[in-house]
Amino acid sequence: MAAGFQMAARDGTARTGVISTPRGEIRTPAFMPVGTAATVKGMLPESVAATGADILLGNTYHLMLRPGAERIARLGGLHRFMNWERPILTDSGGFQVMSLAELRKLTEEGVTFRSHVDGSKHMLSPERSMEIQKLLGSDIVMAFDECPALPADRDRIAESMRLSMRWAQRSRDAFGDRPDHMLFGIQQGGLEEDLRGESAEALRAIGFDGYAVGGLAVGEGQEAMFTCLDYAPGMLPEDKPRYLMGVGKPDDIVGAVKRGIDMMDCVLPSRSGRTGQAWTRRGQVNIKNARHADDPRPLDEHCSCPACRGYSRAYLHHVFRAGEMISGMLLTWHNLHYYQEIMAGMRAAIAAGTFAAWEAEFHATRAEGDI
Ligand code: PRF
Ligand code: ZN
Repeated sequence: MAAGFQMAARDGTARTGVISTPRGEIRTPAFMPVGTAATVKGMLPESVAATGADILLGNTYHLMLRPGAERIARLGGLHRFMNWERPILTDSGGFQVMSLAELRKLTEEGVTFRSHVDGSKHMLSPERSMEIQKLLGSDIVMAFDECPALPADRDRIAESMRLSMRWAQRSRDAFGDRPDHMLFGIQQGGLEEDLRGESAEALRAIGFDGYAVGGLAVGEGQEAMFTCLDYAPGMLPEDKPRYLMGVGKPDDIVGAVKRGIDMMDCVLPSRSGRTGQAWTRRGQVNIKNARHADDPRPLDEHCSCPACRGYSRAYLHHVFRAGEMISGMLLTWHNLHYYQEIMAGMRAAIAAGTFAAWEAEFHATRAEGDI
């Protein structure tokens, strides 16, 4: 069976559908938990599946450095290695090199850098990134791109975007013909509408199985991001999945889906789980706060996750303060469960043609600041 996208319904610019792969279906809009180092930190894979996730994100950059892509391939691929047999999307590495690696040197060919783990020297190029993602066995492979930090001047953004488009062509050529796998191109162009258009045209001319909106959520703020999302997704092919990379908070996700985004990933639910932050329907809970110490209520009385069914805020406060491992486990589980509940709610609302009412309810239930 070849992999592909089937749209089921549209409500305004919001869409719902299914990406089919030989490893299973991905219901869209989809949120992908981040499993950078071949684990969603603090969660067993079956627990991640129980939250409702259909697909995880893995990282070329981290896995090539440790434990190494060739080693993972010898051990049967990333799915077998991490005991997650459902679909995996891998990011291509360029973005992580730019934020994490040391002594980076960028050329037309690619980028050389030193590992942030042990200082060893490495190279990534479109060809090597495609090779690594194939060794990992990734179901959805991302083209190799460069993402400039914002704010950046227009010339720098244009030059970087054009380099990413040449790399997109090289990624397509190196990926080859693999009908069971998908290759996504990545639109760049910062907050410049004409550059986003030029990037979309270049990607459409090459032809991909899906298209990502890259280069956002890099410090521009929600309002600027939404302004860009008012036009950027519409420049990409209607009949292919659209993936907004590295986003975001619950209200970012809802705003992105409203504007035509089908997939997202973010470390936020898992990372904030480990730092004592919970995201709930009614707003954020900082479990560190002393006012939870005697509170017998769950994080969210309407949530059916294990953290909310079995434990009080007082207990979650205690285990966080005591530095117990279960603290990060329970809060991460709750956060991932809540994110997946948002996605399921949006999918159902789009299918029913009631997205606007769902969105109004989403905002009306939430309070700013800690609850
Ligand atoms: N490109 C790639 N990965 C990414 C991004 C990008 O622009 C972003 C931007 N938010 C997150 N992850 N390849
Ligand atoms: Zn919960």
